[in-house]
Amino acid sequence: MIHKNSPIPIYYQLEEAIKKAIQNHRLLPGEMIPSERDYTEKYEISRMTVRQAISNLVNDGYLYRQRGIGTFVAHQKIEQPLQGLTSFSEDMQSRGHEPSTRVISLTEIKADSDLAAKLEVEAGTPIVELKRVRLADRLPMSFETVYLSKDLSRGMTEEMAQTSFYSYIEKTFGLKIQYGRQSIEASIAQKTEAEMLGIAEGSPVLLIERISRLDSKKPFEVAQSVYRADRYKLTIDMERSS
Ligand code: 16G
Repeated sequence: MIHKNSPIPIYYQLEEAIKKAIQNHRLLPGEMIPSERDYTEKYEISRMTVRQAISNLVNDGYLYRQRGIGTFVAHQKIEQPLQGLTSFSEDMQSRGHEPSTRVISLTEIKADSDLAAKLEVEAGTPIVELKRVRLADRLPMSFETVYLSKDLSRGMTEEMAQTSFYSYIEKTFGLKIQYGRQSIEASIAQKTEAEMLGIAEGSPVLLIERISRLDSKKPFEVAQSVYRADRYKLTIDMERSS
């Protein structure tokens, strides 16, 4: 409902009306919203006003435009607090999303000098490379490449790699995953990454690298993940030291 005599600007009222339609699931993520003309006619307001409301919602991340097609409802980003050492499966479950995995490859390779240094093994040591697309509610979130020391991937099959790797390590080997160090960088999707994530080449992504260690401090994985920047948001709680 738009109140023309209200002191609240009409574009703002329209923004609120569209946001409400998204919250009430009358407009669903991925769905095309009505055209500018539809809104103009429905509310008897100017096209300029409609355009302003839609542009604001695009800028705020509620909607996105596809050139030549229309404007769509964006998927709300999943918020990931940067605290604690958790797995993808745990992160998604704790936020009420259903995790799933598409295993792309599970191969044995030889550690190059960079990976060898990170895993604290000799260069040329056989290690396992596991590539997976991680999904939340069946939508691709990240394309993950994990390099693992060979002893900890003993007996791992593609079928097992479809489930939680962290719980595999903890349950199968009775080991304790304890420490991690993670870096996060902005980047754009390369061709393969874009294909895996179902986005256009050149779309914004977050590159996250994690080196995780057991309680013995032994590094057991180097994970290099490419996250869709339109689906993922990292949050940090801060406290000012006095
Ligand atoms: C997260 C971790 C990854 C780990 C995976 C295990 C990054 C940046 N972080 O995705 O290191 O291997 O969780 O998840 O990739 P899982 O136990 O659900 O397989």
